[in-house]
Amino acid sequence: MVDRRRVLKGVGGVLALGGAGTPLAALAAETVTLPFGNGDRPLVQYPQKRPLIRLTTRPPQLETPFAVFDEDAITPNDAFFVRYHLTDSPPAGLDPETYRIEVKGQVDAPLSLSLDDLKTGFEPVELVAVNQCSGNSRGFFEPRVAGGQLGNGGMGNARWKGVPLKAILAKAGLKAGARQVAFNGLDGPALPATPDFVKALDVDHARDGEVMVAYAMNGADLPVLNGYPVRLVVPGYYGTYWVKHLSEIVATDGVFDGFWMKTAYRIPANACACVPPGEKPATTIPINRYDVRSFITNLADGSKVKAGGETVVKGIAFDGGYGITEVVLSADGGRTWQGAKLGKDLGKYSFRPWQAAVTLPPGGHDLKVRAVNRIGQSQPMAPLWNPAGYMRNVVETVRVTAA
Ligand SMILES: Nc1nc2c(c(=O)[nH]1)N[C@H]1C(S)=C(S)[C@@H](COP(=O)(O)O)O[C@H]1N2
Ligand SMILES: [Mo]
Repeated sequence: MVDRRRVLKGVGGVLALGGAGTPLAALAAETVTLPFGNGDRPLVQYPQKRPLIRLTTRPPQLETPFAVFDEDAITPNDAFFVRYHLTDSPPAGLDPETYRIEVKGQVDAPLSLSLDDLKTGFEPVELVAVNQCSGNSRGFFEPRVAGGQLGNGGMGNARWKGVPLKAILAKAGLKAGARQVAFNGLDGPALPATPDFVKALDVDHARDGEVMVAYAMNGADLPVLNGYPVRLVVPGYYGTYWVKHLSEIVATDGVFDGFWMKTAYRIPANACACVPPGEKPATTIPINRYDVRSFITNLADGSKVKAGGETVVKGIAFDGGYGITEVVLSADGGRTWQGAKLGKDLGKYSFRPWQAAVTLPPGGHDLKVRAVNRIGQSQPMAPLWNPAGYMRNVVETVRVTAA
């Protein structure tokens, strides 16, 4: 009882702050400069969050300061990035007592599930998985592309707890003709001309046992800005599918053709998901699995290190769920490579920490990191390009000076 009151009070406070016309966040205390043109951003503290890098105010879009990824392989809830599309976000109506998820469409028995139903009527599962925005690192695209100019902080890794979507669909009974499952959240467009944010997965994906309706994140309620009280978790797939404030699950008898599937969040229909800079792809498909990425987290670009002594280099790597099997580091701009030691394995959808040691002579050095997954995928030395600025993956470089 005490717990519940505290939760309600907390959520009520957040919602009150989010009401129309009231400032959701405290004033910016500091600014940061991301390393590309027009990269100045305020650091702003929102409810349940530490100061984060603000990209937009309405809706709130916040990116995680990169140093956070050096603290732990799990991204704390208060540091987790925030992405929304519709102006009036986060939405109202997040009362845990009255919250319902409707399961309908091509099902035998439509359901209306309360939070309590979710927590007590199903066997819970847990999984560590990265949530990464399709446009993470878009600001680094050359030539520049339109869209949120994110640095590398549009991603996070958390331990999610909830109910396998498969169990919910089984309870409702998918009809034989069901082809896709569409997901809607409580956030709706402010203007009728704006398409509602709805995403869809093929039925076989939806009932793979891993796609989850999650009500907890790193052992706590989801922060409001990350989808309280319930969000979809689609391990290995770009964050666009991870619908927040999930309120409707609709089985469709055809391919769902809403704006955010049919028109937006599409990538060139080729193996590299790329086109020559400036060109348009002839055909596109919905964005899907993450490509391979790896980052150095303990040394920022431009750092000074000790010449002649041992420099420890640490970082993270991840992919779309095959699992990272190898990370290599170069201290000479990519001419020679050495193996890094992989850290704790939190599962194939998680950040995988890695560490290596190098001894650097005096002068400037380009440190480069590359990861390989279980099916041999890696990053190119030079970035690929696509018009939406999605799926950035490249061998990342950090320049250091040893003295
Ligand atoms: N309801 C709702 N869910 C949503 C979105 C949205 O605009 N509305 N944006 C999606 C996108 S594009 C991303 S990248 C992730 C971001 O998750 P986060 O805000 O918890 O970091 O949420 C997804 N889920
Ligand atoms: Mo996204």
